[in-house]
Amino acid sequence: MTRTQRLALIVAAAALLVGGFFVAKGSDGDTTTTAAGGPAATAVTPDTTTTATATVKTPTTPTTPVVVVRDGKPAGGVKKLNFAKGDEIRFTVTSDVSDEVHVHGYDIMKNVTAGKSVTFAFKGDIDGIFEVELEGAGVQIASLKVSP
Ligand SMILES: [Cu+2]
Repeated sequence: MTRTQRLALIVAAAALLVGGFFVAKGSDGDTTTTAAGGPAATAVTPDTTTTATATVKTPTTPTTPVVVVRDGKPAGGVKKLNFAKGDEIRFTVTSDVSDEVHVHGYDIMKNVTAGKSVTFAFKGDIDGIFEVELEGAGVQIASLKVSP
């Protein structure tokens, strides 16, 4: 190995170290770039990578499931609602008939007016499978499953 080759290797290794440092620093990269001064050209590449990785993050938008009651019956059949114990149980019932919505097990009742919606939100501290019923009509509209 010649002297020049050895020097080139050292430079390459140094560049790798600097690059790794910038990746590890993440969002602080900008300030560090100015401070480092020298290998600015090498620093640019890992910086772009960091930005790209940050953009990939999938946003977790929690959607509230909706139980639609049409002609006094659950549209598309009894709606399955799945939650884990400790979760906040949240769902909406949209109904074209006025009735009382009863969540068995938790024994929570809420009135719904024809053409309107009612939203339930409570802590899922009891595990099991529970019926959600239009109390007056005696019709099951959803099956609430809370996994232990
Ligand atoms: Cu009931």
